[in-house]
Amino acid sequence: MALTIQSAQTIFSNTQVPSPIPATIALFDQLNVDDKLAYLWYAYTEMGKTITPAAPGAARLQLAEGLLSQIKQMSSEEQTKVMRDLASRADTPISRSYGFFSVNTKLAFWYELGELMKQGIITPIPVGYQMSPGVRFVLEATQKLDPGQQITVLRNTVVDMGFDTSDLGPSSYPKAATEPAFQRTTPVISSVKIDGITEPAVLGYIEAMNADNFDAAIALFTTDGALQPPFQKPIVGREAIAKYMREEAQGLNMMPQQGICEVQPDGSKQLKITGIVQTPWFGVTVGMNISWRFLINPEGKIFFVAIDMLASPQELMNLRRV
Ligand code: 45D
Repeated sequence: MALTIQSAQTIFSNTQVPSPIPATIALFDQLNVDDKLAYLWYAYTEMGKTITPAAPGAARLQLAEGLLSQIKQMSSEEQTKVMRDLASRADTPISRSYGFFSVNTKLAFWYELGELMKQGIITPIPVGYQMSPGVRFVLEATQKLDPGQQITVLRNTVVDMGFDTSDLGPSSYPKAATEPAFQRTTPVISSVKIDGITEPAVLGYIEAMNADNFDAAIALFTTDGALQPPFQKPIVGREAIAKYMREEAQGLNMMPQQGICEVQPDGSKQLKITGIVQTPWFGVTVGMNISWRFLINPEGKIFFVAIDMLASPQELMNLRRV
């Protein structure tokens, strides 16, 4: 029987626990636009007491520089309008340009605005704003999340801002030919050991990803293979996966800890591995508890891998079917 992405998506589904991240984002989505901006400001500054993102490199900031310098020259009312437009996904020139940014450029853009807010150059929340009970409620829900989940909520809200450009053609906004690289701050983890796992494709995948060697990682996939990032649809085909990795998987530290492997009658293998991933934005200060669910075809190639955020650290041990 041929492997299908649809059936691959369901492997180990009965070992999964729903993540509180989408539930928190759903609460955020219900807020009005000023409440959204206020929530982000309070969540970010509260989080900043314990963890702060690393400053984006000059090359990455350069990509956002055009918008940032326009915004810096505006009156504070105009600045507030820009932020409202971004948060409500309005169709304006700035909100469109932002919509074409890559994920990491979007984060760099807000990082810089956050710095300007701390310096008092930009007003973080509309003048006269009063915190609503709704904002307080979402902030309390956010505080219950672990740091890895908190930064994922922030990341995903930032990604969803700006005009939705997915149906538009390519951007007229100048784009870098290649996504700027993240400088690795910790030594590359070269020898991969995962309790319970000897599958070469999986060990090779982790090793390649930890060296940002995406060509080597891609070569381990079948040509029709797919990668499903957390809370997203599968990305199908080597070319699409390679593009995604170059944009969003740079500088990650992947530390898988343990896994199980189940051989199927057709010779394919289903593996679930749990472990910790660190993003270059926060380095070693934030560990994200995740799982990889791999479907390896009988020839030893990766047909499918899903990356899922775990609901709790206990879930790291939760490999068996219940
Ligand atoms: O609106 O095997 C202000 C894949 C207020 C690849 C603000 C992976 C106003 C394959 C404060 C200014 C990638 C899938 C806003 C593995 C306002 C693979 C600013 C997984 C917005 C393992 C807010 C990788 C700011 C994973 C500046 C799981 C917020 C990666 C900044 C996860 C937030 C990475 C930042 C994550 C968040 C990164 C920098 C969750 C970064 C999060």
